[in-house]
Amino acid sequence: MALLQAQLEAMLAQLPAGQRDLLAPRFFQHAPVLLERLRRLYGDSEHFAGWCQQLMQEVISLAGERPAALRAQDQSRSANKNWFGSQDMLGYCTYVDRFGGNLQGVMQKISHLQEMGVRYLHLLPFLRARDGENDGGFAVASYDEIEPKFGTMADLQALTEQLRAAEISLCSDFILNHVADDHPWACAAKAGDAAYQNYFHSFADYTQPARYEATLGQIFPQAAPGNFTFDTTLQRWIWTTFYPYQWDLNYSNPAVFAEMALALLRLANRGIEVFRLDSTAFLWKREGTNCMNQPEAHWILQAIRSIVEIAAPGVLLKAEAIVPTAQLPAYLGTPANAASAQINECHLAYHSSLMAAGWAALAEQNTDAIARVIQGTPALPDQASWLTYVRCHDDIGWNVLRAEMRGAENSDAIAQQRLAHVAQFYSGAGDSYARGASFQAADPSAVHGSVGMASALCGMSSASDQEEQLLARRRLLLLYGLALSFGGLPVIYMGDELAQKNEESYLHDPQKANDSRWLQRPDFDMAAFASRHDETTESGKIFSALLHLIRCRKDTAALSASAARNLIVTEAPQLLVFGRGHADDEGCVYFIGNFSGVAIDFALDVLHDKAAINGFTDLISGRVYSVATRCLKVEPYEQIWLRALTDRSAA
Ligand code: OTU
Repeated sequence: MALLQAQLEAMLAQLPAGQRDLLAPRFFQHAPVLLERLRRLYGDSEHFAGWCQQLMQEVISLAGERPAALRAQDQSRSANKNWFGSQDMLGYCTYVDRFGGNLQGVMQKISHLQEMGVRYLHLLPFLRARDGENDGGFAVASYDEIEPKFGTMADLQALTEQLRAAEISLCSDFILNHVADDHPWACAAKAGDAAYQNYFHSFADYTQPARYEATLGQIFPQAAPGNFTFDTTLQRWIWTTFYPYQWDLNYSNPAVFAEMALALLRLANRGIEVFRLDSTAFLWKREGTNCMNQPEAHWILQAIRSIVEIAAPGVLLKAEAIVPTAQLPAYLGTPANAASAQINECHLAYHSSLMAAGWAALAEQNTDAIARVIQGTPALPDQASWLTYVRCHDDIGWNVLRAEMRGAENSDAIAQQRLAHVAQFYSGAGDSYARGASFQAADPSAVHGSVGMASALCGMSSASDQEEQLLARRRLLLLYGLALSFGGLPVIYMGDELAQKNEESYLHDPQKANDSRWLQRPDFDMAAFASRHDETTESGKIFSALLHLIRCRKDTAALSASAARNLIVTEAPQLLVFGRGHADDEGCVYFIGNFSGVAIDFALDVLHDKAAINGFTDLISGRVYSVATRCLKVEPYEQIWLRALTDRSAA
């Protein structure tokens, strides 16, 4: 740092005085961590000092180019760094084309988002993608261009402005683990440019790949087996964790880090407020490991966080790391402890264990895995929170739950058996009500993932009478209720608010047919949308019930991300019970969910022990229970959000 101080001051001096005064304190606060992480990653390179100086120069210029409206937003968010943890934050995730046709069409749908109270919109990949098959846009050909069929950069900027005016933050995928095989860097590599060849991991023969493969997993075992692809032009093996046309970037090359960090800042300056950092677990490779969650991957993310804090501090980073619960919290940094100061990494991370455990609990009518997930979910550092969800565009990956599914026997074989049963259940095996499919697994005993729209997985497509429809609806609402009350930023997946069904048409599209995740990527249903206020329709029933939950949450401070969470152990494995807020505080709320098809009695004494309680109100039904009530009957798949009435809240 000392070495660079004078150079940094000189760089800052180039900015206009007003900007310099704002930037300098941020810079001197975050540059030490940034430089330290960069030194850990790249300090061995003989060009390190010069490379670092150049990177800083570019970060400062991009900070200088940040539009005034975004700088103002940076300032206001700096005063309230936990803004995204509020109980009125709500997300929505959809595809540009499926939701609005193109970016301009998305603008026409802003009022739908506002009606639900949405404050964050994740539009799945919209940057220029590979020609032909492109994994739903996850094979990016240019980070500075919009996919032509969606519109132009001007459209994107106009959209971000309109969303900002509606207080909705736009979230974009930032696919940093790999680029498309027709990205200019890959093309240059194929053309023989050694500098660009070093942007990728490539091998002259299969000896080294074979050594790596010995400990690597598989993401798409059916459609894209293996982690390496032989490129016939280069006559070399390329590291391709995902599809063969997605070339993993080589982050041991500092040039790759700089390119990607600066690409992110350029997009931030276009008005993107949240970056979904795709496949973060895979950024660093190490022989003898599964090449996931390596310490260097975290240092890369911490360095990017520091860069964002300097140049675009209103921006949020969201980790997509589909990893076991034990490995997940690290993506949100580490709270301060006796040995070290707080480490900041991403602001948000998908809680995929919670999501998968909710589905497993429905299939098994047993909540023990969710309970274990909650026990394994530690308190988070300041300025970090979970992203909670029910479905997304990917499969429900079961492997993240291996630890939680070992049962009282603590057995691998039990976990395997239970997960295989859950996967079969969602593919509709036996008398299951679910109508999904297994993802990438021909062998029914193998465990990988499950696909399908939430409503189909909850039994709406198979329901043959009103009673079954009611149960299906309750299941869907139960999972959304968990996501809304757990503490975090809950995100609705497109069409779930209207109970949209599976989309089978992908089977006729040769570019999609081998990837069953398209089953849950339907066009937004305009007819269902039009009847969303008609409660005689299935869509109308779900829409109004979901909106009701959203409103209940919005009025309840104990459901904000930062309020405490306490698991409450009961004797009924069908029930999940946890408290939010402090038991002796006014406004403490208890979530009670029945994940089974039978009514279960819940003894309220468990909660009475926690504080001087005068009774309860169910926030959802409005029912009031006096102190004399000892027991509640929780109907099949019903949820209750009990607010404790204390002396203080009564007064
Ligand atoms: C991510 O996914 C994206 O969400 C997928 O849509 C992409 O196909 C993929 O990256 C490549 O860009 O494990 O942590 O099992 O859950 O591919 C990264 C399927 C991932 C996805 C998996 C995933």
